[in-house]
Amino acid sequence: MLKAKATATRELLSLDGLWRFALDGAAGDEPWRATLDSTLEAAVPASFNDLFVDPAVRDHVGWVWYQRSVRVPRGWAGDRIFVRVDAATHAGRVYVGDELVAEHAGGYTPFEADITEVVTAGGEFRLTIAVSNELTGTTIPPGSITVTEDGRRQQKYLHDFYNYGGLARSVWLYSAPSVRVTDVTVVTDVDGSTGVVGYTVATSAPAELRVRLLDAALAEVASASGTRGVLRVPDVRLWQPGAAYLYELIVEVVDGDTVADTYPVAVGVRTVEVRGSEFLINGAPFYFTGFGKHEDTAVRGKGHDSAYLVHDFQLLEWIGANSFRTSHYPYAEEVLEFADRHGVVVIDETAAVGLNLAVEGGLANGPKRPTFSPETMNDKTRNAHAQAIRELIARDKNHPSVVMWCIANEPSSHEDGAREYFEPLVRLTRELDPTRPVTYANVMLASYRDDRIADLFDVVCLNRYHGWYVANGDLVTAERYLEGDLTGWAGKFGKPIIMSEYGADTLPGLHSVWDIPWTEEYQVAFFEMHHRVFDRVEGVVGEHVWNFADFRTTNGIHRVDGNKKGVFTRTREPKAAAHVLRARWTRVGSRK
Ligand code: GCB
Repeated sequence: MLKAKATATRELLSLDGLWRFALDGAAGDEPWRATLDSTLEAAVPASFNDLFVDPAVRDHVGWVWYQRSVRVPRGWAGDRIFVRVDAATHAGRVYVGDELVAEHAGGYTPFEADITEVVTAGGEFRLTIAVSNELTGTTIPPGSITVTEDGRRQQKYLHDFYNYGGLARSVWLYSAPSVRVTDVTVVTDVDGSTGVVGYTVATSAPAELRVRLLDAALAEVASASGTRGVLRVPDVRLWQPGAAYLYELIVEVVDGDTVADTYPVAVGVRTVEVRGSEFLINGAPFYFTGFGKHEDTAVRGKGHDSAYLVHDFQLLEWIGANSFRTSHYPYAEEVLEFADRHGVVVIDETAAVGLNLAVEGGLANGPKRPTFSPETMNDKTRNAHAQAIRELIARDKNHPSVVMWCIANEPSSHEDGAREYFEPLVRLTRELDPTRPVTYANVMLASYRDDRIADLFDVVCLNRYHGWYVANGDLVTAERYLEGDLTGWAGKFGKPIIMSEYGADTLPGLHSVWDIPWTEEYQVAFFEMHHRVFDRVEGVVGEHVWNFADFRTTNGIHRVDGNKKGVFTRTREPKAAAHVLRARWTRVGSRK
């Protein structure tokens, strides 16, 4: 799905700002049919939960209503007019005036509606967006709703981050010609010093197409016509980790001498390959340093924020991180575009977190019921999961920064039914994108001895907590466990291994000369122990610390104002461990 962009043939209007806001039930039946009867106003983009000082809003489970009036620019007569919602977490319905124009399930991928027939250029209309934060057995991520004895609905979920809801990303109104580009797929390769850029274009109606590839100085380096083809770029400048270079593919619908539609796609020429136990970018072994992150800040919740975007990438650079994982959902498209421009490598993850009934909010609670069964994660869950994979790849397939798809976090991959559940999903991912490796983040409970799905994937990603959930406070034992664990995986599969999570909760300001969990010294010693082991085990190709920054979770006795495994606080101050990581990751030649 193409991002909404302003071009010579398309116009774009941001609908961000303040919207009227109401909880379902507080605004009467069918609230889209009139001005919302509420004095609340909500910021877009932002999760709604922390905006108001009202537990009824924060803890609301169900639909909420956003509304504003919109004037269609009068110059848009004759064009198609669309409303595009970058994210409605976890389901959205869009109404123009009295009419339902779009519905979507899945909280982290965009959707849009062609509203040309129900609006007029120059006219004003009432735009209402309903958003539901409900998670069920058939949503991705899954969850359930319980009702307390006094009748309050509560959302339960297995994942370890707060269930923020709302319009956390931008909403747009845009115009485009009726005969227009509707999709572009770019696949790059390298042939000696020549870059090879394959392209495929879809249009809303049969049309004549022209493509031109411009370099960063806007000089044309190749061109072609037709809906698919291959462009060759002599003396290509590659997109490299830490040294991004972007070309621009201008895709044009032409009608004689006129350009009827034009749409640009940033192109980074690079290759990705898994060979033996190596992960290669542009043919050279790549060692991942960085983090699992979250979209999470105070007040905004999961709301996209350009200031935090810039600052987080600054901190990544400062600390020497070359990569991150979009744990545990697709991030805003602006994040990936930024990574494209700044040469940061991304492992792009679906929102399939919590497919594991034995883990709740980061704690193992022992298997109560089978995870994969007709009553629990079933065919409907898998259908929703397949749709999440389709939408992720459709949205992100052209980003050079994205080098691998991660289709699930910590599924119960050692249980009966795991293989049957995952095999078709891995096949689907490879059909949709044969060019990128595929992985999942393995949970500690599914060891190399009893995991049933690792052979289906290209890279072994391990989330491990030796020294935290296991051997807490005993780093000597933890070191032995960790080494046995890693050598076991390396020996059995011979695939590249990325430590996709390792971390220790740490309260800044808490100190000790002993190995005391929660102190800054313990987090430092914990990382140093891990790094000694990584450097000893052949086949480890990356280390992603859990987590970049402290983040909000649901309440729990093991969570002190949220998850504190951040190397930075929630407001991005470094803990002592940040300096240790920086020393390792910025040391010349430190990467194995
Ligand atoms: C995990 C999860 C992550 C949690 C983390 C923790 O394994 O993947 O979402 O936040 O552990 O801190 O418990």
